[in-house]
Amino acid sequence: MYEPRPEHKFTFGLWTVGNVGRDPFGDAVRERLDPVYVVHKLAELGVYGVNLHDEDLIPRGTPPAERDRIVHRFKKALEETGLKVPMVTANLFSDPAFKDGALTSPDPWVRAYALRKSLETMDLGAELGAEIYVVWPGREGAEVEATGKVRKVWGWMREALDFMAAYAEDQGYPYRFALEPKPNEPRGDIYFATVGSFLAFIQTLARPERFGLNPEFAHETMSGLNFVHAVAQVLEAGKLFHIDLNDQRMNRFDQDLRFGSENLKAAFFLVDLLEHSGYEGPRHFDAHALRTEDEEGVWAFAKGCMRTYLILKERAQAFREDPEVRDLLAAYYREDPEAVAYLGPYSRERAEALKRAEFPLEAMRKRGYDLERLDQLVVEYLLGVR
Ligand code: 3MF
Ligand code: MG
Ligand code: MG
Ligand code: MG
Repeated sequence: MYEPRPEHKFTFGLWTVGNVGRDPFGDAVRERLDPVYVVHKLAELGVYGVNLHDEDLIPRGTPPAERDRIVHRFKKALEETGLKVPMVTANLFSDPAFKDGALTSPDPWVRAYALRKSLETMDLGAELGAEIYVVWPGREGAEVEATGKVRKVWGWMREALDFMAAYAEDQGYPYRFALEPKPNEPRGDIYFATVGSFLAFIQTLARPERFGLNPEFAHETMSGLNFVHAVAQVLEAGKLFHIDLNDQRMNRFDQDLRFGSENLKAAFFLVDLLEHSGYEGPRHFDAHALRTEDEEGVWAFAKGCMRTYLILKERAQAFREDPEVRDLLAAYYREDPEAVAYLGPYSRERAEALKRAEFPLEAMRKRGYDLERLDQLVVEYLLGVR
């Protein structure tokens, strides 16, 4: 039980289990792991796929012949293990050239360089069979407002994303683009700060059907927003193309903690939401082992993410099937036909009936919703006593 299998669609990034534990104050604490070794280790753990930034596999500045050799060796590992590469993304944040933005840099050389890097990453992903292309605009932000750049970035970003989608179409690549919001870090503020911001922006693109979201648990949580609500809105819009699962304490630096390690209740409702949403994409863990860990700790971290997900899935299902929960929910959504008749699409008759309606105001005001009992049941399922 709780054994991860490929059909669970768990994925990790090369950069997640490969994270060397560097932080703004401290050096690396672990060795870089060979991507081929990572593929074999992940396959042993029952993982479905491995995702990557261009630079996770092919270090910046690698000559073409060496690049081809690396790709060949990596593809061989994928064939041997059956692991997929569902998603690729360009690293548009590490190169010092991107210090004031990549696709929204004020320097047109930098914008062009970032665009070319994106096209090359699409080529690489196509070779590896990827169908999801993530854009995380980590450097598309600012600390200084005086430049007035905030008026220009939307146009630059739109032009770049339209260019990328047209390139995919031209090459016959199947990519769906998943845009990943984050409020800040590494920039003081990032322009595309929240799920809602990107959802609205997509509607201004030339091919909106090619674009969706890659929401991340930690990113909404950093700004104190409710990640479960954000994902629900993305699902409702038909735009959940990918998801980054991890954990995070509110109002802190970006922590990328093991899934479920901090906000268990939110993780419980997130798994419940995903598992009943019809979402069939990867369950990607964008997190890393704590800096205190050696390689053994890295694999314990990876196993923990998946095991917690599967436990929460079982707990959420049991919660839903509990007769007491069912009774409470049936009472909560009282389907009183007399009241329901006043609601629905507009008609003149309905509006007139609504104006004549007699409301049971006294009862409405006195009603208790029994949510203390319902929520206590959640806690008891989480504590494992039910
Ligand atoms: C940063 C992130 C990124 C993105 C990645 C694209 C390095 O907080 O979440 O991880 O997820 O670049 O998937
Ligand atoms: Mg992140
Ligand atoms: Mg991060
Ligand atoms: Mg992420």
